[in-house]
Amino acid sequence: MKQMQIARKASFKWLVENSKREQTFIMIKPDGVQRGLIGKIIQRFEKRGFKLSALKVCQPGKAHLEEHYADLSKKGFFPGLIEYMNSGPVCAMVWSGDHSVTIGRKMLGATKPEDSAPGTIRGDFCIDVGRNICHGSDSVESAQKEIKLWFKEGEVTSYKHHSQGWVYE
Ligand code: DAT
Ligand code: MG
Repeated sequence: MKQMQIARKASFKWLVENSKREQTFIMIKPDGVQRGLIGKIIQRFEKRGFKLSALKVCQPGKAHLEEHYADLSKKGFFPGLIEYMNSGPVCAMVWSGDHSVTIGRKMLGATKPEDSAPGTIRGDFCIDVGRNICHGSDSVESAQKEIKLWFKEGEVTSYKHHSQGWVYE
């Protein structure tokens, strides 16, 4: 009985710990999908220690993409950006882990590939800002908004990763 209580307490503890981890929305854009970079990009996030919580390949259409990039709607490059984003399927993902938003942005590299450091995804795989391969949330608030926009309730999983105890203190 006591052992069961201890086990229940322990499982509650990891559930709480798990739900507290930050989440970020990472999307491989149509050029990344076509160029066969899905696996390479996923591998970088896995190797860093992040946990894949949701993934889908989809082409949700212009209106959805306009909503995703709504804060850029006044920019001159907006129509071209939407056309590019709608030109093929994207790979939408939720990655979980402490500081996943900040670390995710660093792993992506600067928006303009000429400013992206070698070793970053953009710094290693692209040249043109209009074909910069991947998207990553820029704040915890936008991550929450984007995850809600791209995934339905229940599509984002919650599970204990087997190496959690080796990634976190
Ligand atoms: P990021 O994707 O790094 O968050 P952002 O949100 O400012 O950058 O812009 C969204 C995307 O729009 C970006 O990944 C590529 C495109 N973009 C940004 N600035 C651009 C520019 N000056 N010319 C063409 N496309 C641009
Ligand atoms: Mg952005």
